[in-house]
Amino acid sequence: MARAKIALIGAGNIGGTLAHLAAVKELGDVVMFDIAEGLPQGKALDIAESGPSEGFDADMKGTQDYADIAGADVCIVTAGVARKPGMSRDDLLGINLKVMKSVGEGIAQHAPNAFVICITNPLDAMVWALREFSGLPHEKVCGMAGVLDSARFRHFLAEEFNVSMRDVTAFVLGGHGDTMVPLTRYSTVAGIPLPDMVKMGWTSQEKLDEIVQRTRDGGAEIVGLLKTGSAFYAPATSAIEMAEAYLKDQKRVLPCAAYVDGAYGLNGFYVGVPTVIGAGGVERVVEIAMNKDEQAMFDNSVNAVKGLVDACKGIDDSLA
Ligand code: A3D
Repeated sequence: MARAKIALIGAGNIGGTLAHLAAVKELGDVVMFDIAEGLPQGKALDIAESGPSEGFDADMKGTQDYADIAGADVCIVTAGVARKPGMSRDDLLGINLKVMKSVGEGIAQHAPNAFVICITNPLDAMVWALREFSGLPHEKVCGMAGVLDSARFRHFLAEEFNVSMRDVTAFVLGGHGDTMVPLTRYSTVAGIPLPDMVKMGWTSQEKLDEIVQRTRDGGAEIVGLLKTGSAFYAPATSAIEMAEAYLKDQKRVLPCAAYVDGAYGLNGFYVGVPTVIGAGGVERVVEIAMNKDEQAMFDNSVNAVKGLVDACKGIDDSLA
């Protein structure tokens, strides 16, 4: 059987890490597209030269020509600008919206059957705009944020409880931003909900609240340390987990920015929700029951995303 083809639009920090992970995990051949001349070609060659030691045979190609992504099974989009210290994700909106337009048109023309995972920020608005510009089916276009936010939450929880990260599950809903909603009731240690872990004396409510806040600020913490850009190892790993779920029809239950039409009282709106990802793309949105406080936090997050989508419509007439 022919190898799968993975197109990476944007070959910066996340794009390069995605290419390396896709090669090492032998998910398929990789084409990296970037407007910066030489950058995707250099990274592709460098990664290809790690093949003999690593033991993979994937083709690695860098390009400035959208025609080279033809027939891609998966497109992962990181093209655009990342945050610097002092910037919020929303500050990136104007620049990255223009980038989404060219990327959406490139994908529509050359890889209309691909499963598209957007990572470019501000995530929930950019994935919506990318879907609009590309015209691809909604279930084939989603955004990576929830897997990363949950992974951060799981990491902090595992540290707090001194248990394996593998045994910690976490549940994060809403937009990827300061209003994201980590749900402690649905997050567990080997099936034990976090509120029970507090009752069992493994942690205090104050400590749990601190961890929730640290999760919300997880991106900013890394921006503050790096000073020259934003996180890229864990964001890349998270998107690869989603791509693998699609390519291998794993039916993974993963949170992502998905098109929600009917569930959660939403009518045709992209926001972070739990989904099932398999060969059909986002095959199902998982709707959970929320209590009053959780619903209020979710509504707040949805409203923040709505504001960004409206801002996009104000910038580009074709979206209005
Ligand atoms: P960076 O290393 O700057 O790479 C971005 C790449 O995009 C650069 O190589 C640019 O040359 C390229 N680019 C710019 N315009 C275009 C264009 N029109 N077509 C093709 N390529 C273009 O950034 P990064 O890889 O660190 O981050 C990429 C994006 O992901 C940023 O918007 C970040 O804010 C975002 N990000 C999202 C998350 C989420 O969890 C959602 C996490 C971390 C970063």
